[in-house]
Amino acid sequence: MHPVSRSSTFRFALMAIVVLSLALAACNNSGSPSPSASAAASAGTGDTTIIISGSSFGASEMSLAAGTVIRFANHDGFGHTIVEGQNGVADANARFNFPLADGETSDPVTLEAGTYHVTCTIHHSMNLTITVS
Ligand SMILES: [Cu+2]
Repeated sequence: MHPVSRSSTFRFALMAIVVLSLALAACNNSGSPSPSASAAASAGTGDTTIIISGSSFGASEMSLAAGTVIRFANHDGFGHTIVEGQNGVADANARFNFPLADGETSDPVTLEAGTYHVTCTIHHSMNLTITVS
């Protein structure tokens, strides 16, 4: 009798731990973008892929050299839009504005000198400023 009840208590404790860690993981995923996610891109010419994860571009600001080719890769489990604009609103003369499904990588965008504000029209808190010089 004793070993059985002890083992079921142990099993219950294990279950509680599993459920608790799942709840914590879900909490982390639905929260605001992780502050530890810093520069997803490196400066310089060439190709740079900006990873979208946790409804974040991985950084709020980036500096890249003119002529750099960037692509956006969606690693979230849902769709985004990649739009030149701010706070979910496209600029009147947006140089790019396209949907990006889960798992998709965008066509290349070649950066010209200047400032690019990038947002998502679905998730208005997604904002990235790319300074190109
Ligand atoms: Cu989005």
